[in-house]
Amino acid sequence: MIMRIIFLVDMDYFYVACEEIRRPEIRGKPAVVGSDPKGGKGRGVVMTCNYPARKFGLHSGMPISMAYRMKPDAIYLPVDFDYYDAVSKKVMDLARSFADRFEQVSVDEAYLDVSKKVKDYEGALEYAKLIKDEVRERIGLPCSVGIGTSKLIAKMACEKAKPDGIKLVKEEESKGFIAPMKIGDLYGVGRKTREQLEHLGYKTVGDLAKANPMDMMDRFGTYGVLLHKYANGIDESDIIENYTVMSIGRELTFDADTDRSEDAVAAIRKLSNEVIGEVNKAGMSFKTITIKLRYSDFSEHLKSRSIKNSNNVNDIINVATELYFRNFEKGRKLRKIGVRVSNLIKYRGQKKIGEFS
Ligand code: DCP
Ligand code: MG
Ligand code: MG
Repeated sequence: MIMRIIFLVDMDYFYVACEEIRRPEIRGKPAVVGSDPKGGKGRGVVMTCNYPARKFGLHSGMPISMAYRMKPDAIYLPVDFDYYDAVSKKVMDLARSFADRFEQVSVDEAYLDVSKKVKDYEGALEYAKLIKDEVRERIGLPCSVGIGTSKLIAKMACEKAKPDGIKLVKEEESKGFIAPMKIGDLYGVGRKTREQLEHLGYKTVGDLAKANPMDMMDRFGTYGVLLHKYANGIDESDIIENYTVMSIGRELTFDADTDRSEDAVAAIRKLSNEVIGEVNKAGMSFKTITIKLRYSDFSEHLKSRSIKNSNNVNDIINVATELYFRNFEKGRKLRKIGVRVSNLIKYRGQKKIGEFS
């Protein structure tokens, strides 16, 4: 069987769920992690909130002052990134152990290629249940699993699985599954593209599926052709293994949040040089380069690319810089940037003890 089985595992209401581990008393009550609401005068946003709070209309990215007006008696908690990162690492290490191939895409979600681990769809459902149970038992967190035969469908299925669920979409159901969805819900469509597509009359994913790919090419270039493929449920992209057990990375928090590409590029150079120093010290070469962009609202994106094995700092700088320019969202400011290499292998013969002296 050549068909792939891909899982997208995404943690439910992640930051607040982390808080619930160490403060069980807030469980089941509306709770928010974000800026200080200061009695309704606070600036900044809701980073996330649990499902009891979502019932009152609260959601990620909403101004904290608005959340406070809607639900003043919710529990408002400050952000503790170091703690969430530590929990995230535990989750990712556990999830990785269930996958043939593993790609972390953000602090709380990852793709797992489990094609060799399960025989059929029924096996996939059982395996997803096992992963959910293990994550809950060992770490104390709920998560949702989308299952499909591509990353695209796994990701879109996970949205439907939430919260605390599993959604499987078979290969032959893929196109029909996404067709009725709003165009803005298609993977890869951001706010600006959504507006443009809606203006052109593509309201649903199914509308776009029927478009002429040449028109899409004319209007949006290869990105348009890709979206047209997505709309038809087609995504052949592979899982890019990143942040594997062996990885070396460095991060830098800017003195002041910045939207200047010069600052980002300078930071990438500095971090890449630090990373290559570590890579060389370990006598390793790498295949995958990942950048992490953390914005001033604290949302975070990881982007990776794999190349031929390398131990050249210019490969890190070039790939990281390109990933930055391709993915940085204009109009936003960066708080932090990270560069990491993974898929490391030893390229110098392992030294024997004694050779060191
Ligand atoms: N996050 C953020 N700002 C946003 C969106 C998210 O800071 N605008 C942070 C807080 C989230 C975490 O990233 O807990 C993960 O993002 P998700 O989009 O996966 O959202 P949640 O895990 O909070 O909720 P869901 O259950 O919908 O996945
Ligand atoms: Mg989540
Ligand atoms: Mg997520």
